[in-house]
Amino acid sequence: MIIKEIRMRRMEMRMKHPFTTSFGTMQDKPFLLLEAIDEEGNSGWGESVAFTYPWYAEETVETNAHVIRDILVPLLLEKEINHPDEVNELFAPIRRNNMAKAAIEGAVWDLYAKRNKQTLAEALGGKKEKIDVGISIGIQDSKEQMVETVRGFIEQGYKRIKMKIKPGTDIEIIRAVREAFPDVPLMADANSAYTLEDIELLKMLDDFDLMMVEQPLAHDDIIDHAKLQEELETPVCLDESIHSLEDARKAVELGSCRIINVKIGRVGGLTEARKIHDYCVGKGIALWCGGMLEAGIGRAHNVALTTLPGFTLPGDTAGSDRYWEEDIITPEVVAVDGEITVPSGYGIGYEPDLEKIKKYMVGEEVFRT
Ligand code: OSB
Ligand code: MG
Repeated sequence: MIIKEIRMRRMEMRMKHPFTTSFGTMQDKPFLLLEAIDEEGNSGWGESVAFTYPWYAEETVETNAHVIRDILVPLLLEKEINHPDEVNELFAPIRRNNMAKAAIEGAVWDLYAKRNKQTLAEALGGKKEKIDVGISIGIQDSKEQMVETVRGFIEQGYKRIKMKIKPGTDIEIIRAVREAFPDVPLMADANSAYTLEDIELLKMLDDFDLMMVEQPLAHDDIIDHAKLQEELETPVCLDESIHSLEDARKAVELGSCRIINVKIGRVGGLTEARKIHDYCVGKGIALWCGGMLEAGIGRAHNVALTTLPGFTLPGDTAGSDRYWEEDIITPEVVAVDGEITVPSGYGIGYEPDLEKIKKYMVGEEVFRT
């Protein structure tokens, strides 16, 4: 196929509820939607997961717009592409900017699957018809509030509960939730809010039978995490530290984690995500698919990735209604009893809703030669 045109739409949506992590609070969600169009007029869709501020990773909506427009699009337009893995190779000389790369590569994957009359899940090699999903809950005002919020999501059937923690809002919150729900699969995500100086506190996590603690230490660290994992019974899961297969290999060889959260944007696309998957399956490292508060297109990509067999733990891909009054795909992503049924339509399997996309669109750039 030849990519003849790429459309970059700037979107602005607002989440139903603010979401608070150790690095800040988000509610407005500006993001980019990418549409890749081939020589036959077929379209594929991708979503950039970069935020407005570089507090989770260094990329932002604006850096993505620049890198996509000025660097990645010129590499891709008019090229003969036989498989989306070739996009990963084409972008390899460009350092990092993984969320920008993933947004375009995702559009090419969707397009490729549609051309081949396959679901995106099938094109990736995924076999599951349903995926298990959990929920990620932001920092709440009090432990009572956290217990009530957790209760609501347990009632909706989500298969594991992840709570955001930060220094001062950690052990007592986890203790309260664990006492209220002794058997629920629980975990905590610190988004890099601790250092090895907090090791005594982090060891207390072992009292609560957590599935894992996610990214407790620095966003760019794998050395200290290895030291921490030595001292902890609770499995360490890495999120921010893993940007590639090479990062995953080094972390696994060092013993920095027993579990990896795979985010398509953070690792530069579905091709790289699948490489990490294949490596981790070989090494016995458990995987799950993380989330970036995506709208429908990004969410659909997460659903497809999670169908790969190594994604053995419930991910963060909750239903659209957890985030949005209305999503921009038809149907919306629906989680019932903590399961999402993988759609059977070709490509991402959810139809981009052009009316709704127009409603939330604040700008558009069209690239063709
Ligand atoms: O660390 O996984 C994270 C949201 C924003 C930035 C980072 C993270 C998160 C989440 C929410 O945990 C995942 C989701 O519900 O999409
Ligand atoms: Mg995380």
